Amino acid sequence: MSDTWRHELEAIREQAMASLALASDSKALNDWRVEVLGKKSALGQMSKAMGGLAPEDRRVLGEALNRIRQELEQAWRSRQAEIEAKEKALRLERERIDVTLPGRDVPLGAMHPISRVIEEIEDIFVSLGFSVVEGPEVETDHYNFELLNIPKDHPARDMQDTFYLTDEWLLRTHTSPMQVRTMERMRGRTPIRVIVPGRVYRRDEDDATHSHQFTQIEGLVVDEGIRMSDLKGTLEAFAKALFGPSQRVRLRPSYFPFTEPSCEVDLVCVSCGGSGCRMCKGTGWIEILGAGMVHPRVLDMSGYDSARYTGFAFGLGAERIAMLRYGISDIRMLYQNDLRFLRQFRHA
Ligand code: FA5
Repeated sequence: MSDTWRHELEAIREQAMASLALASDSKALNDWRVEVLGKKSALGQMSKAMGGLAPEDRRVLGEALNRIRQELEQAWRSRQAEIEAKEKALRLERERIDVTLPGRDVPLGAMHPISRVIEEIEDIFVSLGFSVVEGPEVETDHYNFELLNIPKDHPARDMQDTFYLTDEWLLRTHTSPMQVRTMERMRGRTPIRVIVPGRVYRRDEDDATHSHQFTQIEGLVVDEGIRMSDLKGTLEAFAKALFGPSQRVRLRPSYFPFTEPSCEVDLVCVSCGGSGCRMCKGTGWIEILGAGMVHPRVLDMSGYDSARYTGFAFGLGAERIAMLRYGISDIRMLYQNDLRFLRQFRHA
């Protein structure tokens, strides 16, 4: 083999080893491999040029080339192992987790007491065979009043002081318009058994027991042969499910233009158990809702022949129930979003 070849090979080897020592990551290592051992490398070119040599020279150069190639490959492998180990150590260090550190506090929200009460009441009525439906908060005078047997000049309008948006549009003052909307949607089919939770609005002065915006849950049952005793039995089952098996309800005569007869429904005072206290003003009873048998005129206006069908309806204030359930003395606490108040419901 000529000295020129020998020197050239030695120079290639030295340079390759020097640049290999400088390769410090996997990418540089790969680049080195292509550059030093690839087809277009100096070694590759020499292998190609070997074809033109005399057989003896070709053998000697071939052996020398192979040796160098093997030596460089070996060097590449050990460098690769070194770099891989270094990179792995770095990655492990970067991803190191100190399992002894205290966990980060994830602030937990709590379900609002009104939402809780709504869910609880929904569950009770669903178990009694009712479905839950919702309706619009912006209503028409027609549905909020007229189809509920409260014409424009009727004194009963004063019972619910109204936020009017225009002459015809208003913020619903109660969930009762959904009685009519539900019957219209059912188009004469029976049985109807729905409850309707939702926000309602009245121009009431805010005080400890009144809010200008509050939550009602309407109930409506329509079928053949529905009687007042069905209303009482349903409400009694509801009261027992919500406040315990010793609860009872009391019906007192009342007046709503859309029910006949109408009643107000009381529970045994949850604070004193009926003996009389400040909360029940010494009576032993607490009013929770208004109810009655659906007025025949409302049935007829909604497409249900009142000669054939009867029904009962009720409307309760969810805030009132939440206040009884959680011993809240002022309805405004339910709307002020004071975290000190709301946090108490985290584990309730
Ligand atoms: C009604 O709104 C009738 N629609 C209820 C009804 C439905 C009767 C179906 C018959 C058949 P009333 O105005 O009494 O009735 O309101 C019902 C409940 O809402 C009350 O018992 C009370 O718990 C609650 N409520 C009334 N006004 C307010 C207010 N300003 N703030 C908080 N809760 C209120």
